[in-house]
Amino acid sequence: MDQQAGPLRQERHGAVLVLVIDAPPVNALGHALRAALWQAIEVAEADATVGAVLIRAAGRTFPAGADISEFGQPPRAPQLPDLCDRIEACPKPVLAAIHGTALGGGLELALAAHARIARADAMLGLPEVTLGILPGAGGTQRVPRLIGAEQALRLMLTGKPVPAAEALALGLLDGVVEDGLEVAALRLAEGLVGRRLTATRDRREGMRDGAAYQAAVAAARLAQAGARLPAGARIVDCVEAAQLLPIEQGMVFERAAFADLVATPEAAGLRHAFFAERAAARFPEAKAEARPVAQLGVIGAAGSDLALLALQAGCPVVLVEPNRPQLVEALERIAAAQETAVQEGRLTPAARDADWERLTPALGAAALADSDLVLVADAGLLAEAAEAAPPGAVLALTGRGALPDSPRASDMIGLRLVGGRLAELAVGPQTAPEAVATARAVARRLGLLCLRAAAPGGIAGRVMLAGRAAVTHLLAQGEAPARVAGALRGFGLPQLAPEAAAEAPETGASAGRIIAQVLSAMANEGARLLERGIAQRASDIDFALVAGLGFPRWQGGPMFWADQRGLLILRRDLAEWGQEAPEIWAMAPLIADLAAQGGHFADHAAQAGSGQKDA
Ligand code: 3H9
Repeated sequence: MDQQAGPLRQERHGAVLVLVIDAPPVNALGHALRAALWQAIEVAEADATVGAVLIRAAGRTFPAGADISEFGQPPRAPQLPDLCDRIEACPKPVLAAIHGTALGGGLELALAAHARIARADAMLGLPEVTLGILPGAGGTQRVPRLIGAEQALRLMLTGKPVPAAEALALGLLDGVVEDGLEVAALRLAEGLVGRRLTATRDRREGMRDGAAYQAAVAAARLAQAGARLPAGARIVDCVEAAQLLPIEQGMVFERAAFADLVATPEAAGLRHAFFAERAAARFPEAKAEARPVAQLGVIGAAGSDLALLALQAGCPVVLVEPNRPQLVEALERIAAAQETAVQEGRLTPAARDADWERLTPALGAAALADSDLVLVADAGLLAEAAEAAPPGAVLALTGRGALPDSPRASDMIGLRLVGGRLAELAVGPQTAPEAVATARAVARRLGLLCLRAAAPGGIAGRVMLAGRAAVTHLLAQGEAPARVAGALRGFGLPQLAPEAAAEAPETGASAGRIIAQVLSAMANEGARLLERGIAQRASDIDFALVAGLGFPRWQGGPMFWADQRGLLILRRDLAEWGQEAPEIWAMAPLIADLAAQGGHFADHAAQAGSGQKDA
C-alpha cells in the first residue's frame, strides 16, 4: 500500500519501491527525512518482493542539501553520512532520479545510490564551501573516485553547480533525459531488478592516473595557500586522503574536517549571511502585482549608471536631462563604460550597438510620456517627471532625501543603488504595494539584489558612516593609522582602513578593541534604524552591508557580530565609549532593552519580521 504522510512517500511499482522525497520547499535532508529514508531502506532490504529502489523527489527539486538550519545544533541520528553509507550498502540496486538542483548533501545522497539519472535541466553541485564547510556526507571521497581530483576539486572549491549534460560527461551521472524523468527512471529501475551494481566506494575511474591526481591536489593546495577561510585547504586534504586512504578511513577524515569547519565562527557567519539574504527577500508586498514595464525613464544626468544597467538588461531607456552639456556628459559616460566592456570582452560590438539603439536621449521631460517607471536622479526634476510620466507610472527617487508630499505619493518610492549591486527600496507610508512590486521587479531585472526599507531608507550607507565616524575618532584620539588599518584589514574591512605608511596585520588585544569600537558604532546605528522602523529586521542590516558595501560575508554583519559577542557586553562598552563621543556611541535604547531581557538583535528580528517571499 502507498504511504502518503510525512517527508517521504512510498509507492510500489511491481518489484520497484519508489521513495518520493517530499519536504518543501527544497527537500533539505533534515532529521525527519533522514530517519524516514533510513527506515525505508531497511524495509526494502528485508522485503523479498522488492527488487530495486528508486529515490526521487516531489516539488521543485531533488534535495538541495543538508538542512542548514540544523548546523550548530547537536547532530541527530541517523546522520547524513551514515544514511549515505546505508544506502550504498543496500544489496538491492538503488537508483536516484534527479530534477531541479541536487546540491551538497542532496548530490552526496545521489552518489551513494548505485546509479543516477537526471533531467536535462537539472543542476548538480557541491556548494558547501560557500558556507565555510565541505561536503561531509562522503562527497570528498566518492566524487574523486568517479571523476578524478581535478574536476572534483573544481566542483568543491568553486561551489558552482554544473548542468546535467556536463555532469554526465564528467561521470557523475549515468543518464540524462529531456523530460519524462519519472517514467524513464522507473523503466531503468525495473531493468536493474536482480542486478548487483558496483558501489561508488569501490569504483576507481577517477583514480586511474595516480600522478595526474597528485598533481591536481598539489596545484589546488598551492592555490589555497594564504586563503582567508580554512574550508578550501581542508577540501584539498580530504581529496588527497581519498587517494591515500582506504575509504573507511577517508570517511573518518572527512567527518573530522567537517566537524571542525562547521564549528568555526566563519561558517556561522556564512550561514547567517545565507539566511539573512533569504529573509530580506520577504516583502510584505509579496502578493501585490508588479505593473508591466516596457520602457524605463531616467531623469537627471546622475542616473547614467542606472540607465546603463537598464540597457545591459535589454530595456528600452529614455534619458532626460534639460542641461545639454550634462546630457552629453552622461551619454559619454555610458559610451565609455560600454567601450571598456567591449575591450574587456564582456560586450560584443553588436550588443553595444543594440543597447545604443534602445537609448533615447532627450532634453525635455515630455519624452517620458511612455515610461512605465521613471528613475528620478535629480530631485529638482521630480515635479516635471511627475507631470510628464503617465498615470500609474512608478516614480523611483534615487537620491538620499525623503519622499516628498505629492499627489502622486502612491507611485513614489526610493530606489538607491548601494555599491553597484544592491537596490535599497525606501517605501513611504503612502507608497502603493504595486509600486513596491514594480520597483522590485525592475531592480531585479537590472540584476540588483533588493532590500526593503521604510522611507527615508539609507540603511547600508548610514551604518557604514557610523563605522567611519568611529575610525575618524580613533585617529583623532591618537591611535596609530597603521594599527587601525591593520586591525580593520584583519577583520576584512579594508574599505574602512585609513591610509597608513607601514601596515602590519594587527592582532591581539589592541586589534580587538579597535574592531569592537568600530563595530559597536555600526551595530548601535543599526539598532537606531530598527527602533525607527527603517530596517525591518537586524538581519536586513547585515544583508545590506554584505551585499552592498563589501562587509565580509564570513563575519555575518555588524548586528550578527554584536549578537555573537553578546548585547550585555555591547551595552557595557557603549556606556563607557558613549561618554567619550556620544555622537558615535551614545547607546540606542533598543540595546539597553534587549540586553536587559538577555535578548539578541535576532529576537527583535523575529518579532518584527513579516512578509512573504514572492515566487
Ligand atoms: C550540506 O549539504 C552539507 C553536507 O555536505 C554534509 C552534511 C553532513 N537547508 O534560496 P531560496 C530554504 S550544506 C535549509 O529562496 P531559490 C531557504 O532558506 C547545504 N533551508 O530558493 C528558503 O527558506 P524561506 C548545501 C534551505 O529557489 C527556501 O528554502 N546546499 C536550504 O532561490 C527557499 O530557498 C546548499 O548550500 C537548506 N539546504 O533557490 C544549497 N536551502 O523561504 C542552498 C534552501 O523560509 N540552497 N533553504 O526563506 C540554495 O542554493 C537555494 O536555496 C536553491 C533554491 C538553489 C536550492
